[in-house]
Amino acid sequence: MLIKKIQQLIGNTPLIDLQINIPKQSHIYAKLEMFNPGGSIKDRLGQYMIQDGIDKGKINATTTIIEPTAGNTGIGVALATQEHHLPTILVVPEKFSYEKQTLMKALGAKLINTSSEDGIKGAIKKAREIAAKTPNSYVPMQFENPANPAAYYHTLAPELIQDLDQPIDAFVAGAGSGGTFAGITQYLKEQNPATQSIVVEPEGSILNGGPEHPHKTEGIGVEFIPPFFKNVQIDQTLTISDADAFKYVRQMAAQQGLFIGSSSGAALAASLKVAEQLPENSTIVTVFPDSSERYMSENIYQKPQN
Ligand code: MET
Repeated sequence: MLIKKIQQLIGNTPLIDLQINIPKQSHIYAKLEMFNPGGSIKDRLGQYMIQDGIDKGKINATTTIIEPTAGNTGIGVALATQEHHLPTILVVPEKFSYEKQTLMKALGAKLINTSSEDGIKGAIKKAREIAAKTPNSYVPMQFENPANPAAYYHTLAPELIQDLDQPIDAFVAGAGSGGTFAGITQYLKEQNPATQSIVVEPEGSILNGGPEHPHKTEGIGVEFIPPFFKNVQIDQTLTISDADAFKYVRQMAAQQGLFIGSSSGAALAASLKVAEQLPENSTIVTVFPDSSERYMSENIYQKPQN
């Protein structure tokens, strides 16, 4: 495949029909989003939000782009802004992985860290403060920009329909900003109103009522209800422990040769629970947002001691 720039490879990722033991002989199909060039599902978002800002006249040739992120959205934004030669400032709580922070800087973005205790809310606040002081700046703001769900509604969701011959009984996905879940759910329910939508969060996130506490599963989990959830029907919210998420991270590498991050592990744990609930032979679709390789510094494959 001959290409001229790496950004051409964003999207059109493979969908794997997982050959694992699934309850009731159902099938779990997982979208392998680590195959995007920046290594995660958020390449789609970075590209879409920056193009949207340009199309709407909010970004010109010298606009500084500022975005709060757990890292993957920042990598996606930096890939897009590099293409358009736009100065970029990414605001990241310290706790997020060394690899993701290093990659954002390698792409040319300036990184500002906020404290881990202040969570993503702290990074959002800081990004707004920096923007207020920076002339000709633009904050795409993944947490409320309608271009976020739209990115997935227009790209990933149609790819799923194209790749599968049979109807989708359930769609299972984690939520951080909530854009992936909301955009894909909206598209799939328009195609087939019988498709159930199940959102996944780690223990410590507040969708199922909390309590709020730190968790090791990275890139998903919310500190406030995503505004995008107002417009979509959520059939079920599943809360997955770090222990379960990381168990499947290890299992996928050991048995399937698949390097998945912890949010993918949580998505798989939830998909297996959904398989138990649904009738025989159901089709369940989920999303694996990124790879374990960006969490080596966090010893992602280390088994808990107790
Ligand atoms: N996964 C998104 C990001 O990388 C949102 C994270 S919110 C915990 O920025």
